[in-house]
Amino acid sequence: MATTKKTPAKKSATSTGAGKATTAAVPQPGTTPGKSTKETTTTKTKGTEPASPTQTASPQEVGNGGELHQLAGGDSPPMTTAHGTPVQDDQNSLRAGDRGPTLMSDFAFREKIFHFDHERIPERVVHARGYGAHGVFENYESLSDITRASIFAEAGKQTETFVRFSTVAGNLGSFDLARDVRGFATKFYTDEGNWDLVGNNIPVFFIQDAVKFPDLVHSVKEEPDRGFPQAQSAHDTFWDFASLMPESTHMTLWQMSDRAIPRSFRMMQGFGVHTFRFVNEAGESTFVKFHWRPLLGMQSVVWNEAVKINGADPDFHRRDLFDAITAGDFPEWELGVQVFDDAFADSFDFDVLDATKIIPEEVLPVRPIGKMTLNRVVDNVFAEIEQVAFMTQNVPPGIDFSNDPLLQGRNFSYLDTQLKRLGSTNFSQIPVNAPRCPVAHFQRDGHMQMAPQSGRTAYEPNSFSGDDRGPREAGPAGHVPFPGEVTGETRRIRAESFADHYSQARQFWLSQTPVEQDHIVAAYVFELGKCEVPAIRERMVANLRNVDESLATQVADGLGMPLPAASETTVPARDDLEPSPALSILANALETFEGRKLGLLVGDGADASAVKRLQQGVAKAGGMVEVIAVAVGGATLSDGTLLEADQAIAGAPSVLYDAVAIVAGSDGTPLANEPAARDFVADAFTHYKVIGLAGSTDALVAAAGLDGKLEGDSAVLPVGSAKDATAFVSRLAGPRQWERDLRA
Ligand code: HDE
Repeated sequence: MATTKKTPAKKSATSTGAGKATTAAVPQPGTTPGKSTKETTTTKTKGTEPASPTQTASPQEVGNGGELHQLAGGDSPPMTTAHGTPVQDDQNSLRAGDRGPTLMSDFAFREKIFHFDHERIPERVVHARGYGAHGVFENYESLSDITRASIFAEAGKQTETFVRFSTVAGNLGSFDLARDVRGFATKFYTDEGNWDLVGNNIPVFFIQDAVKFPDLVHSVKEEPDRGFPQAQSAHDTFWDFASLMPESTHMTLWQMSDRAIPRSFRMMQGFGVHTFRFVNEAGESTFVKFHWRPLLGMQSVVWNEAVKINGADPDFHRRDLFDAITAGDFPEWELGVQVFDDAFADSFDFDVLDATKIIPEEVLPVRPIGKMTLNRVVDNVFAEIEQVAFMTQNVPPGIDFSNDPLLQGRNFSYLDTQLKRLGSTNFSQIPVNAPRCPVAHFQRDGHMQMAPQSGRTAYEPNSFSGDDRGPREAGPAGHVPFPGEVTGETRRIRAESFADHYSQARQFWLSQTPVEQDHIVAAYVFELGKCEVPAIRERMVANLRNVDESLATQVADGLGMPLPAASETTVPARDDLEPSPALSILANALETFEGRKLGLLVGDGADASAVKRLQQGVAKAGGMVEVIAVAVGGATLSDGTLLEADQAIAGAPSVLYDAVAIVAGSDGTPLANEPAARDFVADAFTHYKVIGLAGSTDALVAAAGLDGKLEGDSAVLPVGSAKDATAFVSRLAGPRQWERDLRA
């Protein structure tokens, strides 16, 4: 790879013969670029000191930046048991006689197997599959006029973060390119406690009330009587539920759009979804919605590509994030806010407490307030990514909840679920969860208590700690809930202001480019086509008629069914909402190849300077090049040098790259004879990718079934000369060749 440094291979341990009781020679730990527990923490605690409660008899100092209980890995000799006893032999259990039974007195063996038997913890009930990294958030300017949150107190203030991206429906071992919503959960280790912004890459949600969440999730997960399909919404139960819950229609439009098949975590937006509150020092509140914007721009793959990526590299997204960070190519997102008051909320056409609605950016612009950079991969996936516990209720002073019924329900669920997953109320002491500010309370004991809880008292007020007998709370310096007024009867009811389920769905549809609309239609057709029960398809298309006639007609046509009557609506859909261009990915695409990857297929005899020019040009444009050859050993170039390959063609289909170039030698037959090379070109063409060609590629192009199709295609370019290479690299920054005609 041109710009990606490779992780140094770890030395392997000397293996020992089965019979001889020798201790394995233990290698030194390998180091991975961008990885270190010893890196200084990025939190700057300058500025406001935490409004720490009056010191108690025994403050728990558990927030120490992740150093707590840092056990040496098994790589540091000598190997010991978990209790520190040096282990004599880890290759052979203790036997009575050479061929006799294993003895119970072998405590080292028993401990090893005991621990192994208990390695797994329950996976998350949703968002099980995820990947994360550490980073830092830097605030642009003081927001103290609208929030007293210390993280936003001054320009330039930095706060350490941890982010976990995830798919929702699939299990832990599922694939990355599922058509699904992506989680985008951020933990800010602020100096007044952790703030968890647990968002998604889509700004709306399927349901309006948390009480429906288990139903939604049960409908999308594997069907209980058969255990499949996993990581997919394309089955009867999901669409049964969606079709019976018109409030989910808007979200399904987003879910069927390219947002659900992102190219990279690094190229996704993120949203807090709910309306939250900012509260300032004077106790005044404004409403706020949070947005993350990727500085690499938004980008998605196409569905046929996603399906193939899942086979070629089920870890595509996690590998992409790991590779980028370890190469020093740190992804960045800008945090933005939409801030508004009660008067705006009242004047807005929809209820700001309804999580199935957005406030279009054209109506209320997003104000950028800071930037997050992910700059460190984890040291251990289980310890950090699996054990990180996000909770919507983690808010520092200055940030508060609104009455969004979904958010209110989440505030219960996230604490509850951590106990199930992590097994102890003390999960806040796990380094990735531990606040980086002082922690002081009288919560005691519990499973896996790690904090040094000293002192005679565990209650307050108490008089054992000097004159200050308590109370010890922070008072007004603490998290003061916004004193909103609550009136009305206690009833199970959905407010009338939540009744319009279609108007914004229509607005989203009309805000998409024609290419994106085609993708949405194709996605509905694909997904509903997987439903075995015709009535479900019919009900869903009947709902879509309330969104847009042309959408419903195209989906019905695609399914080969007559157009059903529109379903009844409580409130007729409005057709006066202006399209919001900000909702389109393609209309907002950046002209860049930065952070993207070129697959460079090289044949024996390929022009050495052409290859070199491409590598240099792409690197200069901020992209990466992966060299692919028939064999991973590489290809011999025209100047006789051996170019080592990163991948053999059999393991490197073009779906893994944003664009491809093929530089063949004077004899094109070896490449043309490789079935994987033929697919490489054919798929790149089908997926609208930019293709560069040099050397004798005619045989390969013909073998790929593309004879005559590449002429006149402005995204199929020669790359042989220096001028060609420059033109090719500049074309890489542009969009895919959407106008390419894929018909035979
Ligand atoms: Fe979650 N959600 N959720 N969710 N959610 C969980 O918490 C829940 C919702 C989101 O990487 C669970 O620790 C309820 C909206 C993310 O660790 C659980 C409701 C949004 C993650 C839970 C929602 C999200 C979760 C499962 C309906 C976008 C992954 C494991 C009211 C704003 C966090 C866990 C990570 C995870 C409950 C709806 C985002 C069970 C009850 C809306 C990104 O607590």
